[in-house]
Amino acid sequence: MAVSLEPITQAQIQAYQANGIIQVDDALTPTELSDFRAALAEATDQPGLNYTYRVGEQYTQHVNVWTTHPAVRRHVSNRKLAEIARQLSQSPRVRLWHDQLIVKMPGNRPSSWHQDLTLWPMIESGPLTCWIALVDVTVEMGCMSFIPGSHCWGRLAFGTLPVDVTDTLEGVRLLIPEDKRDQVRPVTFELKAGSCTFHNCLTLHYASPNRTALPRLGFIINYMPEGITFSGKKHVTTDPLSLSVGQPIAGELFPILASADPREIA
Ligand SMILES: O=C(O)CCC(=O)C(=O)O
Repeated sequence: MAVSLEPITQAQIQAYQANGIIQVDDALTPTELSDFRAALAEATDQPGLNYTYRVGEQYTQHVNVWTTHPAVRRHVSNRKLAEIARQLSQSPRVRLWHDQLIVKMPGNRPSSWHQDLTLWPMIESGPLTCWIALVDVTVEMGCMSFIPGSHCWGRLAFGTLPVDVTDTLEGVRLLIPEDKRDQVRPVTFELKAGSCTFHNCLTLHYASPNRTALPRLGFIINYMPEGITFSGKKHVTTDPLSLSVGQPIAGELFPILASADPREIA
């Protein structure tokens, strides 16, 4: 597939660096979107395949669906999205960290405020997340909100508070350094199906509860720039791998999806 060498503008890269979040409209064509949705429905309709399935009160996750279905793999390897991730992270190459089909069912509670990196087994910061709307996602359905600039506040002490405290902005404010608390101005991103956001692994984010009768379908591609190493923290993706602390997170389960040298792309 031919990929534009400039899938995003310098202004978008600068906005990402300043805010830790950008929105990319119409990232998928209508054909890509319907093909991707059909592939995901097929992949998740076959119990026993090699992805991890977790039902929660915030959402249900299907993790690493790409490993089970060739068409899902093709969409997760989307060259344009991976090249955007590479340019945003200013890295010679990006690898897949993992994917997640993320379904917020009617009645599911908020996805509590957090920074992705505090959940991940990584020593360095730099990974980033592409959150793709597979349906039109509104506030009522549980769209995402982000706190611009929060990626510059370092790793906050998630884990020291009960998770339901961080369901609210007042709760997460307790974790934010005092001199930053007047900068807490969340921005909410309603997305049309096929549009997406990219956020830095330290950007604080949240999703509202699903108050509609329809499942909110989103798909996450998590990318890693060059040089990310294992911290030893437990994580569903790395637990089976027996990695040593300090070892690069690389190899077959983490294919290169974009590179300044196209010969490296899996
Ligand atoms: O989709 C959601 O509701 C939250 C997803 C999220 O924040 C995450 O996986 O980091």
